[in-house]
Amino acid sequence: MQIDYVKARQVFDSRGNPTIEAEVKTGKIIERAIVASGASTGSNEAIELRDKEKAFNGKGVLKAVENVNLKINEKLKGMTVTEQENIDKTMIELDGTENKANLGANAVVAVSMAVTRAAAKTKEISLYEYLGELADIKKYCLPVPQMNVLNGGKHAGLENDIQERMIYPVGAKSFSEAMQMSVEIYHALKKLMKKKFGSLAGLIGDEGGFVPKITDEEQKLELILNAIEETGYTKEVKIVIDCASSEFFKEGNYFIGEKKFNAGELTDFYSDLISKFNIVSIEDGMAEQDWQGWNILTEKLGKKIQIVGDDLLVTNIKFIEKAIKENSCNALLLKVNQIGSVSESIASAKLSFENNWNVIVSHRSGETEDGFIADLVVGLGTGQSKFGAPARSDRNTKYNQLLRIEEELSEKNKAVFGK
Ligand code: 2PG
Ligand code: MG
Repeated sequence: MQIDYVKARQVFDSRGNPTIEAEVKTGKIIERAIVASGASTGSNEAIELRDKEKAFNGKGVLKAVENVNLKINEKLKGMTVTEQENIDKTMIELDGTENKANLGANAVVAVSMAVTRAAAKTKEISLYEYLGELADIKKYCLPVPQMNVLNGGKHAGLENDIQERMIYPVGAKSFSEAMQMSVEIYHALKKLMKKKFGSLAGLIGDEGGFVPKITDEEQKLELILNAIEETGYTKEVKIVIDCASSEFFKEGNYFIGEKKFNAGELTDFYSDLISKFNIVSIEDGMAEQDWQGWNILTEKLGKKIQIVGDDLLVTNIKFIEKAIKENSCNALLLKVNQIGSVSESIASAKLSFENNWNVIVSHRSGETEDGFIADLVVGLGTGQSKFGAPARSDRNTKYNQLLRIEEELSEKNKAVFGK
């Protein structure tokens, strides 16, 4: 099946910022995809092209839209829709830069995802099945969700703050049971927040979690533990954090609340939190430029817990290879728009698997109604997702899609949960 056309339009994300939706037509099939957008972005991420003009405070994406409608359409028209790698390669070559600065990674990735959807449709299989085929994995599995129930840092208008505190129901027996546990904890936490801090404490940050107006990290984690206890899931549910520490790294030191740390001291601080709060995974514990700090962290805690690279790796095999060689971390946070195409995202996941790393498929803080990453996490069979709190439809669209997939796989007796 050949591509008749690709085109794009400007739409809006969960923060009310412009983003790009691409549309691909092949025969009678028309499929679309919308791109998410980060706030605490890694400096090596592929470039999100913004208009930088008066409209939308410079955040318009009409230039990226035009790149799809003219340049990309011109090249892709007539190509076979199932040739994902070839299509992605064609766009990468057309762009001609290392970081998709010419066409915009937002333009390229929107088309790339819409092409994947259209191809799955032509083959009359589910998107996750097709993604599994593309990755040559075919070991579908529903993820254990990491859910960000206490938002912080840039997602909550705070400085010198750990960004995400997540519940992680490893002891659930199925994805739907994991959802039930997480949703019950989320509501127990909401009740607790309101009781402690008043009715405004039920308001939420960008990823759907609550935002306690306290600076002490232990007190924040205590709130989550209390909510877990309240629901009776203490044995089943662990805690995971994303520090997004590049945001509080200044001139060689880390600043959390009133405290200042060097990399060694910060590692000791994390070590203490791990033992007190049942933390099993830490993302971006060190800043993206502090490779030495990452070595200290992984050396000391890497055997005990999962050490996840996000800003450090930006889903780019160049940085993943370096991190593997230097033992900088032991897991990849995979974000499709960080690298800018479906094929490159799959390559990053595969390189990680080959090196016995874990992979967590992740949303962005600025999300949309597009549920592509729900199918991606099942297709790649990574066993872990990070899609935010179970609230607001920009997050729940992913969870609801996972519930549908769970049902579909259950009917075939193929619903594997976790790794
Ligand atoms: C992160 C992400 C998603 P952002 O740091 O992992 O939670 O945040 O999309 O703002 O980069
Ligand atoms: Mg992160």
